[in-house]
Amino acid sequence: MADYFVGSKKYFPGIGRISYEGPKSENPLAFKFYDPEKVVGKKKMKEHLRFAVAYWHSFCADGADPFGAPTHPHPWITNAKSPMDAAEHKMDAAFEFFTKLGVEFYAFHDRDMAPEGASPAESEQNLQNLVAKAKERQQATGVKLLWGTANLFSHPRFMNGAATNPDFAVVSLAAAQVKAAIDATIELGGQGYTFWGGREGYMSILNTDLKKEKDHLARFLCMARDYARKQGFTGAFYIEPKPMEPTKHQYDYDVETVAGFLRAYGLDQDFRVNIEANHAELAGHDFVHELETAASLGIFGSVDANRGEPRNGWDTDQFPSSYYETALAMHAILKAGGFTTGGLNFDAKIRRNSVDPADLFEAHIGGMDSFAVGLEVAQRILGDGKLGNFVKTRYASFDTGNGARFARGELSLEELARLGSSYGTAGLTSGKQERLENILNQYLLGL
Ligand code: XUL
Ligand code: CO
Repeated sequence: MADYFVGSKKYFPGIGRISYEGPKSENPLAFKFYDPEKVVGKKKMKEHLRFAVAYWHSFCADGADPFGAPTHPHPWITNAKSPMDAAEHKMDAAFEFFTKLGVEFYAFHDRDMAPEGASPAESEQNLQNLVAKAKERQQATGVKLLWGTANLFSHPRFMNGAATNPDFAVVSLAAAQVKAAIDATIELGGQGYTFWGGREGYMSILNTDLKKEKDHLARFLCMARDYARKQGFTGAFYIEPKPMEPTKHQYDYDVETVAGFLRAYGLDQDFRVNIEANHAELAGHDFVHELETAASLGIFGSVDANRGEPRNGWDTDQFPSSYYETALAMHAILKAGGFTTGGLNFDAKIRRNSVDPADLFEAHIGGMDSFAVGLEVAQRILGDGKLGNFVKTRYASFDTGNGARFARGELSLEELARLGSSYGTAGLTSGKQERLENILNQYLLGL
């Protein structure tokens, strides 16, 4: 990766390139487990993990919360002469950060990169100006775009939804934004394009026509897909499930719901899911449940890597730090064949009281190390095959004979029932959950 002096100013003085120093290092600004060139299984760590930095949390979020004013006065914003000037300096900071950290990807919303203008045309022009600079910087550094997206939830015009808005005028304004964001993504060689329907849901069922809203959402997604394909986009489209927040109910509730929606509207060939750990938790699922569900339905795409606070009911977007969770996640991801267009995007923000510039680095370092550990554990699990073989054996009665005939759809219910009456007592076979949990703990310790 090329050096980071591609902007006009340095925003993280005193911090150099982050390198791997090994598990015993006491340097907070070094990787303990993420060794990008290390081969795990058949690929290098960096090829497995495909880390991305989220432009919105890392360079736009200012530490404000519903109860308090900003605590992160970003120098690229506070010292700027105008919103466009701030956007350019923000990009300097972003590319300095990407290259010092050594991540190969980033992800962005249109409005993270360029400010909204007075009209859709001016907004689009602002975005194009910044995209031209981002393109230069990508070329100079080798950093790539994992995915782009449009922010269809911050502006007041979207308070009643974007593609699901009851007012056609707003739907068309959302289209202007999505078209420009797709163009930007294509221009930057983005490998994916994401739809997170932040306000595609409802606050009250009393004022909502569910059928119309879902039909409109599907129509809008079809149009976006057709436009992008016509423009030559070959990447993946992702839907990012989330059950609620900011709406009371969001249509893209969880992976299973999204899969049903995609199939009902014939979108399942082009769309996959971008699974976020914290969103899984809000839907009442484990992160690994969502990953395994997506894999089982053939729609696994990408990951927004973060974690929630299990005792809070909202999207805290914390940096991942649990090896148990990253190990199970990487196990599911490797079983699904690993990432193709997707990657691990840190949709995570440092805490309100993490006010040192180094905190942003340490947060990402911790997240990257956590997934590197998870990858190694997952590789150990798959490598010796103990868990996989246990699961295979558990279902072995469907591999041959009448079990296989059942699985192929060759038995009627009468035949199945007749077979049942000949089995006598069956079913008292241990699931061995405790043993498997103990084995997983051994893998976690590298045993
Ligand atoms: C919000 C969220 C978004 C999407 C992109 O919860 O996860 O940042 O990832 O719009
Ligand atoms: Co997200």
